[in-house]
Amino acid sequence: MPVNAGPEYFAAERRYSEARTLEEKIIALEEMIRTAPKHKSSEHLLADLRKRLSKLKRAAAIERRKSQRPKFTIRKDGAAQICIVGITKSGKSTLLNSLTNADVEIGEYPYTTKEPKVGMMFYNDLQFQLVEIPSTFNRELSGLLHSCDLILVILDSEHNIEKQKNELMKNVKDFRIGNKKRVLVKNKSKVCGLDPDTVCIDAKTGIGLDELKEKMWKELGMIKIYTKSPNKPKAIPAVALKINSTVEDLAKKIHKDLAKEFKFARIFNSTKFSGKKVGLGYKLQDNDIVEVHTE
Ligand SMILES: Nc1nc2c(ncn2[C@@H]2O[C@H](COP(=O)(O)OP(=O)(O)OP(=O)(O)O)[C@@H](O)[C@H]2O)c(=O)[nH]1
Ligand SMILES: [Mg+2]
Repeated sequence: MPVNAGPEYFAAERRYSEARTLEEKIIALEEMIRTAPKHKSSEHLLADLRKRLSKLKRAAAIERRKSQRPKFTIRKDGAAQICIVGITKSGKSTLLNSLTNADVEIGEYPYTTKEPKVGMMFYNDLQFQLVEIPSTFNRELSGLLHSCDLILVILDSEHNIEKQKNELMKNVKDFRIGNKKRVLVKNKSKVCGLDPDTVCIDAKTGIGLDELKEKMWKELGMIKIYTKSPNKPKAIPAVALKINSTVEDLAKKIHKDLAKEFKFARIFNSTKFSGKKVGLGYKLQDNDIVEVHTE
């Protein structure tokens, strides 16, 4: 106990021992330092209090950084990660359930989906990861929105389309994802306008979903490559790569050491060069079947 400490010090000390959060502890400790007697015999005490304070401040800074970190990051899986955004009740969950293996709750009340929901869609011999983004558009979703390869913007035909577009574009700007590839989708569509950039669907009955999948794949701008082992059929799911990818890009995608152990590859396709030996630099074409040889 410090020599000649006044009642203010003891009150602060009590608040410190009763504090439940780091912030409360810091405030009480600062008060203890301020009210502690400042003479020779209390030097040790003051040094100890200051040490404790800087330790608490460091811990608080770490906690603050943790809480600011985007909470939702979903490990990418499949050929691409596709995020579904739209105003509440526009049919995002209904679409996710129709396109994928997900079984997400569909509500009669707004904001049913409170956390991102994931499903896998199989299309064109490839798997795609679809993620429903909750309509709350809270900051914790930022990391996830940034990692998406494509954004499906769902517009609800039962409400004013232009107003929704404006609202969603504001969110897109706020999250700085304006440069992302996106597909506009009009849901609950009985009649479809002539806008060639918008795909009309009815997620509930499945109308327009084949056209939507086709549009998504086209918009992603990738090529599909099959791999195979000698004397085996082509492997499914296939692999999706950027346009202009080479055999080396494919090898690296399959396994980090495959490009190093690579001897040659054989490409099978519908051209007269089918079955030919190629090297790592060969530029792959959509639907090529590739047999990698390491000896
Ligand atoms: N007629 C019709 N109704 C639909 C369609 N898609 C969704 N609905 C209905 O719209 C309501 C909301 O659907 P959800 O799929 O839950 O919408 P959401 O965008 O996920 O909504 P929140 O997660 O709450 O923001 C439900 O009553 C659905 O049955 C559609 O294509 N046609
Ligand atoms: Mg939902």
